[in-house]
Amino acid sequence: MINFKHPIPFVEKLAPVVQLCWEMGWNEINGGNISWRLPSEEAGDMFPIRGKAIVEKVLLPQPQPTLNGCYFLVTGSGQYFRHAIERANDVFGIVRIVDEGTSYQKIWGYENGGCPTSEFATHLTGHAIRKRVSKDREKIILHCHPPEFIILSFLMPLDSAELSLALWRTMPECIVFFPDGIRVVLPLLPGTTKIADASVIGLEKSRIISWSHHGIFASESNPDTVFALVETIEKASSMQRKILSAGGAKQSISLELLRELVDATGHIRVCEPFFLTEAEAKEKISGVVRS
Ligand code: 2HA
Ligand code: ZN
Repeated sequence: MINFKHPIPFVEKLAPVVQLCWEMGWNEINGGNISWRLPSEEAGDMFPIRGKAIVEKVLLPQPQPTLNGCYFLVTGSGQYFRHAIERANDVFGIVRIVDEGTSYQKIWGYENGGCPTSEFATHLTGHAIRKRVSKDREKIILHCHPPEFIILSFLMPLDSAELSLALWRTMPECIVFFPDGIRVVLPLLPGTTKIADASVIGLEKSRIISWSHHGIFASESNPDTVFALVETIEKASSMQRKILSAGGAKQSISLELLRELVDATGHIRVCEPFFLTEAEAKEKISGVVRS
């Protein structure tokens, strides 16, 4: 990865990952956005609240009281991932959530007069849920447009269990890295409260959402792990798409083998894969043994 230097260590860490997302073909033009909840103490030391300075407050469409006082490093509205390294101070900004989670203040960045992504409210909703569900482990949300993953929403039923199982049965890593599965949200307009509301239901159960015919919305602990999660999903999607394009699988990883994988990896998995239990139960009832 690119050796990039920046006075703010969080920007120094995030910008090369954002650049890499563009190189992977996940973020064309101004597509996609990323937000990272920074460690409050370090960010607070770096950007102390000056008693008398008046910093403009911007009202959030939806208050997020559990994020009050949090600092976020967020890509700017209309900014290109392709410019992450070259124009880091335009592409990124840092904001602080204030007034019991009802507003934010710009602290740093967006040098050309920009503001956080139009998806910021959706990101904050995601952060609030995943912070609680993951017991503070997850801190970063990446939204991007990985092509193979999106193609599956044209080729497969828009069904969370079916998509999750298909990817789990394609590559052994999948059930270990995302046992929480992928929650499918039906096609809706980006940046609206409708898509945010639909995503809330999925985010209670999983850190990965498919916005059908549009992209992925994924939550993880840091820039490297969120990249790795999307990379794994995109690779499995690519294999699955090729399998479908070749006329469908003649065989795939069996439910039995998936169960063995699950039983052997309890110490590294984030949760139990409940779609698997459902699929096993269905198979038992129907008496069908698929390979
Ligand atoms: O342009 O990707 O979802 C940003 C987007 C909208
Ligand atoms: Zn998008």
